[in-house]
Amino acid sequence: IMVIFSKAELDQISLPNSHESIYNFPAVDLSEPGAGSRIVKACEELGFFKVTRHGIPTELVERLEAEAVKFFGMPQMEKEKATLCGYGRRRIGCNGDVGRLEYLMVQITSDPMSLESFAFLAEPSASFFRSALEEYVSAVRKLACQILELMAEGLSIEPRNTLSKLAMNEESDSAFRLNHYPLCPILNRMDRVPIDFGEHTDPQIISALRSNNTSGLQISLRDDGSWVSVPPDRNSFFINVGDSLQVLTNGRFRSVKHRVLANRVEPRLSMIYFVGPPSRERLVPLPSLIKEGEQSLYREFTWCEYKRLAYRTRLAENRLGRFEKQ
Ligand code: GA4
Repeated sequence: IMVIFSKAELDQISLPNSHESIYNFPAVDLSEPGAGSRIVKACEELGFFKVTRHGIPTELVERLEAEAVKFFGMPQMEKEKATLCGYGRRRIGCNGDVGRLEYLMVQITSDPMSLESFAFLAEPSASFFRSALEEYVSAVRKLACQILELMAEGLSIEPRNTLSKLAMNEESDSAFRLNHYPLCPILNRMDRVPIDFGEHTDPQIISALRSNNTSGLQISLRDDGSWVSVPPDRNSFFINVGDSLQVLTNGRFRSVKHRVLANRVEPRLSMIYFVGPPSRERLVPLPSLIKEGEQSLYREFTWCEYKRLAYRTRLAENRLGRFEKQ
């Protein structure tokens, strides 16, 4: 293990023991009437919910999953070639955070051709991967928009596209990330439980996560901060409220703190689409969500400023705290 992680790093990425809690997670069937208010309720209570009957074909998801498995299964040298183009392992961000994972991260713009800039995806050998990625991303972006519209409906915000247009905007700064958490039999024999991805909130508006059937994701409950394990469900999507949506709703929705703990059975593979606002977008509460006499809880900032700040902070930091008034 020491070859892989130093002692200080090991302490940073493991817990003395784990507490498994069972929690009844809200699931929203998108095809049902009242989906909007169910989404709003879940965002207020947890900042997290599961989406069923989302309409994204299983075949599409499985095709991308198979390509991702193939990618992560390549020799390390081959993957490192893609490093400049979004492949990384163990390092999270640039301020010393580490995790027990490897990942591939792709910046998403509304132009599908932008994937060309990821050199390895432009190679003929990656054409299946690339087309699976393009189709998946465009489907999940639509899903995100549908969810944001239902949310606006549930919040009685007019026009209905107030939130979704941030995701559909040509300049939306969205990202897609594949996380692969390999099995590590040695770590699993220790009496400490490894943290694969440390606690954090997502800076964006919402994130849509799909994982294979391997557990690991935990979220922190809003009332007492306790951690609960999310049972995996490969047929559903999990939606996180991010910091930007917390600001847009003036704190009515709270971004959800989450983390990933080691699994001892199967490697975990997750695919996450992060819906980010356009770079120059000023993040301020939506006027209709501020009641008379109330004020914004946050100092004004742009997405670009927030993102820059994010990359200067440690993963677990309460970044939004820096913008809270008083
Ligand atoms: C958390 C959410 C997304 O995974 C991410 C992460 C990003 C990264 O891994 O590069 C960050 C992290 C995330 C927040 C704080 C900074 C930036 C690592 C880190 C320490 C892609 C994102 O947008 O913010």
